[in-house]
Order: sequence, then structure tokens, then C-alpha cells
Amino acid sequence: MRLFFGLSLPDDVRSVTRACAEEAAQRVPGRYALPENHHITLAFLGDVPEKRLGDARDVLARCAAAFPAPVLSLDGFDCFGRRTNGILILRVTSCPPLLPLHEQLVQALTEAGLPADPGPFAPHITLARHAVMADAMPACPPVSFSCTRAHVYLSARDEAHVLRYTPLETVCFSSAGSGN
Ligand code: 2AM
Repeated sequence: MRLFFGLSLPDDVRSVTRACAEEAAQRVPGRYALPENHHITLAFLGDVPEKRLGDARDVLARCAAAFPAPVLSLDGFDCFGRRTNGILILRVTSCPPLLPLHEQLVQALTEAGLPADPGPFAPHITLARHAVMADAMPACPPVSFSCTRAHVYLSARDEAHVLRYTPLETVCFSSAGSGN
């Protein structure tokens, strides 16, 4: 099974990212992700034997329990890769920053004998692949939200061959200092 660790979006934030994608699609051609699939990747594992799902969950649970619930903000449109055939993203900033969490996850996965893509890591929400970027992009609404939970996601195609990201396991961040 193809797995990754990630953060889901509250419904109201997903409405904003959906609207951002719809607005972007007016000027940026590309293969747009399903809004249901909008997420923030924390670490990508790749192919993992089904019997090791519990070990992957334990890694995420341990690292998340030691990390304060982050407050995330959408930080505008950007592009990974080539502007003529790139990945259209929304940048995400986090308080505290997510890079140390990503590094801890990669280290803990490696120690557990699980695969882990070391990065580079830049928090983002993928809106479209094979995007042809426009010279000017609209502003993205100033949205902030708190994330209390992280998920082990399954990346798989459904019966109609549509790619879906499904949370299989859910774990909690530390509540220390977050007011939760
Ligand atoms: P992204 O949209 O956040 O970049 C499932 O494949 C998800 O894992 C992708 O949507 C992608 O999320 C993320 N991912 C991160 N590193 C990856 C890699 N090396 N290969 C494939 N997907 C990766």
C-alpha cells in the first residue's frame, strides 16, 4: 500500500482552497487535483507492506504526541518545477514550523525500517500538476487554522481509476500550550 503522512483541511478551509483552484484554473491550465484530495504532506513513505501499517501509525503517533498542534496559514500561489510544466501549489506557513517534525518523522521511519522520502520539504497544498503558470496570480485569502490531528493516508485509485487520498489512521498532536 502506498502511504504518506499528512494534515487534512477543515471544511471551511477546503472551501477556500477549492475556490483558489477554481480561480487559478481561469488562467493556469493544468491537471487539477480533486478538492477532496487537498492536504498537506508531512512525509511520504511510498510502498509499505500492509502488515506494517500499524508500525507506520506508531511512528506518526509518537512524533505527533511530542509536537505542539501547529497553526497553519495559506501563503499564496507558487510553483514547483518548471513554469511551463510545473506543480501549482498554495504555500503554507506553520507556527511552529513543520520542518523539524518532517525530519523527526523521516528519522523515526528509517529507524523503524520503513521507507521515507527525505525531501526537500516545503509545506504546501498541491492544486494542479502539469501546470502552465501565468505571469500574475490572484491573491489568496488570509486563512489560518489550527491542526490538532495528523493522518496516515492511503494513496490509491478507486474503481473508476480516480486517485483518492484516504485517511486510514488518525493521531493527535500534543495539546501542550495550544489551548485544546
Ligand atoms: P503533495 O501533493 O503534497 O506533493 C501521494 O503520492 C502524495 O504524497 C502526493 O500527492 C504528494 O503530495 C506526496 N509526495 C511527497 N513526496 C512524494 C514522492 N516522492 N512521490 C510521490 N508523492 C509524494
